[in-house]
Amino acid sequence: MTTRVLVTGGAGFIGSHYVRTLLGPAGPGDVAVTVLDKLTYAGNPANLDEVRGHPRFSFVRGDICDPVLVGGLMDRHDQVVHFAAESHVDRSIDGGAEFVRTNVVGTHTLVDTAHRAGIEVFVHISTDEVYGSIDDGSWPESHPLRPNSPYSASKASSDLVALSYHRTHGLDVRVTRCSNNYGHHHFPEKVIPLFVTNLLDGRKVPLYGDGGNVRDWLHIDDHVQGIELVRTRGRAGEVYNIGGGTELSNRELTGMLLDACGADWEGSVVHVEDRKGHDRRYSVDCTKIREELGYAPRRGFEEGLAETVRWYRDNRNWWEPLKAAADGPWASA
Ligand code: NAD
Ligand code: TDX
Repeated sequence: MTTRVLVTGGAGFIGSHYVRTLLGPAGPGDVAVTVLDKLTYAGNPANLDEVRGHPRFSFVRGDICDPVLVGGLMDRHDQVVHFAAESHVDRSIDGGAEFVRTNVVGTHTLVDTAHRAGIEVFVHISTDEVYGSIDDGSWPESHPLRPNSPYSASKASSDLVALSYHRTHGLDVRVTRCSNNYGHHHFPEKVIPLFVTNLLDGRKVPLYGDGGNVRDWLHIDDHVQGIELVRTRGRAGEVYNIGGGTELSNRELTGMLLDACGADWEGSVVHVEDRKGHDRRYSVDCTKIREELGYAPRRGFEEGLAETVRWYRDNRNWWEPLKAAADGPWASA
């Protein structure tokens, strides 16, 4: 029997890769997908070109905060995978209102209508940033939430709202908390696509603070693998961390990007003022998803990064219009 999956935010970076994978040759074959996406600055219809003509694909443009629209969609679906969010930390520092609206109110609208419609499984995609910064070691899922930016605070709030619908109403909510994703179709405001596209244009890259902040990099193929394990075999009311296993300081990452693009540090890196409240390091403990669901990242970082840089080199038609229409400080770096 075909499972009807509603994917919110499916025109964004990770959501679109999830949909392309689900409907691609390696997908499960027994799913029909509806993408619900508002098409904000981060949502791009071109990200779904590959699946547009697929017989088990449909697209609805709309807002996850709209209870009438969302309620109607819930009635026609069995499961939900919820990616839609405002996702950029720097934008949340400039103004948090849209983050609270989409990430908190939107998630509440989804779980509330999902519960009323009898949705079987609701996968809520969250982030390692909800735990806050950690100097040493790694967070297990039981670690208290100590988010520091308006973005991560709104994501932590959305996790709690979603999980409350499991405790209170018995909705089968499963939460994933992943580390920094990288790969193709990544909006060029985030560090890897921003730096790569600047370097490909012979421009400089803005490194925040001392460049010593550490992130764990997760290829989108591995993230999708983890989400599918949780959707198909995870347990109700549980949280699963998903990491990539490649921790790098921003300095180390920048060095690799310069090498990949044939640029040098002196000519290309500008040290700029640090991000306010900049979290020093994130690190998730992935024991639970590994032992319970058999998750292991498969993509090596060097090879994944080289492939990503190649994609940006070969797909200027995808990112040049996004940078030309840019409204953020990142655009003129
Ligand atoms: P993205 O910004 O690329 O895409 C977000 C998508 O959501 C866009 O298509 C946008 O149009 C849509 N959207 C925004 N507001 C909406 C609304 N009100 N109604 C309907 N659609 C709306 O984000 P991404 O990087 O693909 O992240 C997807 C999810 O994964 C987010 O929940 C994010 O918090 C989480 N996450 C991302 C990363 C990462 O490294 N990118 C890491 C951890 C967690
Ligand atoms: O121009 C830059 N210069 C710079 O040094 C930018 C944009 C970033 N940085 C630094 C800040 C961070 O330490 O690079 C690191 C990564 O920054 P981002 O790409 O903005 O990602 P981050 O803030 O770590 O958040 C990302 O991972 C977790 C996603 O954007 C979130 O949605 C996700 O939850």
